[in-house]
Amino acid sequence: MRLQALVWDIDGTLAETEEPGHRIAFNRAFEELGLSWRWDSALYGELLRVTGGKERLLAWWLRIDPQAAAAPAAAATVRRLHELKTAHYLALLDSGGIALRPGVQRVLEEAGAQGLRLAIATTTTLDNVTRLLDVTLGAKGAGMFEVIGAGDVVPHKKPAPDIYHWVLQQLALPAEACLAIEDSAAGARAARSAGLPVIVTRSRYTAGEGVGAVLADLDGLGDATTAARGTTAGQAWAGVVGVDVLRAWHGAARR
Ligand code: XBP
Ligand code: MG
Repeated sequence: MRLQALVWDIDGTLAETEEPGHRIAFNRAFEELGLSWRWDSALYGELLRVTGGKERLLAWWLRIDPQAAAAPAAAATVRRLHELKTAHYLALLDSGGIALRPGVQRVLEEAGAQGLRLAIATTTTLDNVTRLLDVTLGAKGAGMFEVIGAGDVVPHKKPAPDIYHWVLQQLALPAEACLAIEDSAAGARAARSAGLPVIVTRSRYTAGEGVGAVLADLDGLGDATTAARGTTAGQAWAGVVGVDVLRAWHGAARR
């Protein structure tokens, strides 16, 4: 089936948001609420195995103090912490320290110009998505995407396929007409479980993960100055990923 839509993950794929954004924001929320919790990069890398900020907070709390984390008041504390974290994250985006990854804007614009439909399937909070698009792509940013599937719109976060099912339903497209672009094992699994072919552009925290069967496993999309590197169909590959390349990989998956 002909490629009709690209479905993008946000965190790690559109931008490197975890280290300079989410991790710092969690720590600022802990500080603001007078908690001594601090997540350094090594610990955060481990905690990222749990997708979703609220889910990650609860998993951490259960690990260090299962009794307190199981108490009736815990859910409200997690919610409050997550609200504070989101506010800090949005402020970090506003300060301009987070850019799109190389090649992302180029591929988005090329895809739009060629009539490919664009969508987002992410675990993060919707406000985080729209603000990232505003600060990196300007006023046209969010409007480039026909469908934005984010956060709690579905009951189960990645690696569950729910968010991809939701996006496919909104697009009214079968999974085979789409291509998912992800950076992590959890994301690739979510897309694959919903039937979408996947390419992976690995990010800081996902470099060593086993991502399972994907059409291409790359270190990025590449741009005019730096080629992307990785593998496709078991062969080494280096180049600049454009819509023509994505169409070729998608077509090969169908043969
Ligand atoms: C990203 C995440 C997100 C962010 C935090 O996973 O796990 O939870 O770290 O966002 P993916 P919230 O890239 O696979 O979607 O705190 O808003 O949940
Ligand atoms: Mg991701």
